[in-house]
Amino acid sequence: MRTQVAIIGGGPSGLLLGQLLHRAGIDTVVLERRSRDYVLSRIRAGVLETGLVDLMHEAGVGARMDREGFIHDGTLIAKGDEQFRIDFERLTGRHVMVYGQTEVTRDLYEARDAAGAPTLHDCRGVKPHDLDTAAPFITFLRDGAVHRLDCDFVAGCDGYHGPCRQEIPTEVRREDEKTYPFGWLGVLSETPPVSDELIYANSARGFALCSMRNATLSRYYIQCDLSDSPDDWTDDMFWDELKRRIPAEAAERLETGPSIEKSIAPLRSFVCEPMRWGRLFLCGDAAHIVPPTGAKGLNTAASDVHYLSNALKRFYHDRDDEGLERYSETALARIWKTERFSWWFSSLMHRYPDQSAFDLRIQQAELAFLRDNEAAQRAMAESYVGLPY
Ligand code: RFL
Ligand code: PHB
Repeated sequence: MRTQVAIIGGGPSGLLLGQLLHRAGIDTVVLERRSRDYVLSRIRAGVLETGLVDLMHEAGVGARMDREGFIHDGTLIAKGDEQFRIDFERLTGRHVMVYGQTEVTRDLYEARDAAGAPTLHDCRGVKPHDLDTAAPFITFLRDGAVHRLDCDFVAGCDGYHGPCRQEIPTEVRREDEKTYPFGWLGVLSETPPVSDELIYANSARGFALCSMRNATLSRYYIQCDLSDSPDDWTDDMFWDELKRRIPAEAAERLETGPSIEKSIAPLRSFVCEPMRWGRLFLCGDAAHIVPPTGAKGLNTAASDVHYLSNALKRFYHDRDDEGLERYSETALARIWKTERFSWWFSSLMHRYPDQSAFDLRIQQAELAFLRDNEAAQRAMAESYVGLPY
């Protein structure tokens, strides 16, 4: 088997890259470890920057998102029973789109099928070879046989736990990481959202977030201990705790119901540099992780895909490899700014086990500054709606 760009990982990064390249006449094969149902059952991101919305259109998969997604012009920030609004539209002239990652992924799979581009699921032991030559290849196990895929380039879109990053020799690979001493317990429920806009709540009992997927499907999160397991939390316990962390008027309106998904995600900041090694290019969670406060993970993956797809188009169409040469540097410049924002917003909203009385006062002052200062709100809004590509 041979292709131009072999894509390891059939999550949103790999599929979006594949679709953009396909539209530019560049062949790809996507190798995915899991089944399609498994990939589509992962409940993750819900907020898309306009940069990602534009990429979905460029990939020819924007129609359902335009029909079913919700434009959000602002967000609410709560502290105890007080809340204030960050007005994205007034502060930046821009907005975000609420449309689930699951739907993004489904639309991309369908477009890929319609284009007849190959996606191989249930691939095991995926291993890239000869990445530092002009003729890399990948070996993998599928349906009981070993296969070989020859290619010009390998896109490592295999998420945080994937094997691609490890191919960059340790002498040239640098990894910076911060772990946070808490996680997010998330619940999806078939109930109408408590608010038209997201509520990010800083409470004395810990952070809470009210989000949504559509008019009848809500997504809620509460900060929890890293040692907690979803089974420790009955639905009633979850709703009681959420109500205590959000403003009383929202708690009174909150409609509860059975959870249809419940999971815990640890919070982490992580960046791997460089994002290119020979003919291997990393995209998305394979190279970097942000804590979910601020909804940047999928959006940062999308900006990588934007830079890499353009670089590959320049290479194949104009025989110009400058975009590929500069990919790592260009992508990382934006990633670090987004890492800063996600770290800052996480620090602002959570309770830390080792937070001193002084730290707490500083956090309260920072929240008051954001509430009262338009320049601070604009800085926050610019990052939330997405920094330019
Ligand atoms: P993914 O989605 O992890 O996909 C990687 C794919 O690679 C496959 N894979 C392999 N395939 C072949 N061989 C191997 N050896 C392989 N190993 C792995 C995996 O099966 C998988 O299909 O990475 P990708 O494509 O880079 O996409 C990144 C996003 O998924 C991620 O950044 C976001 O979900 C993060 N995130 C959010 N991002 C946002 O922009 N906005 C949000 O609102 C938001 N909310 C969230 C989030 C992540 C969360 N969790 C659970 C971590 C909320 C949560 C709770
Ligand atoms: C979500 O809806 O899953 C979501 C929204 C905003 C975030 C994180 C997650 O900051």
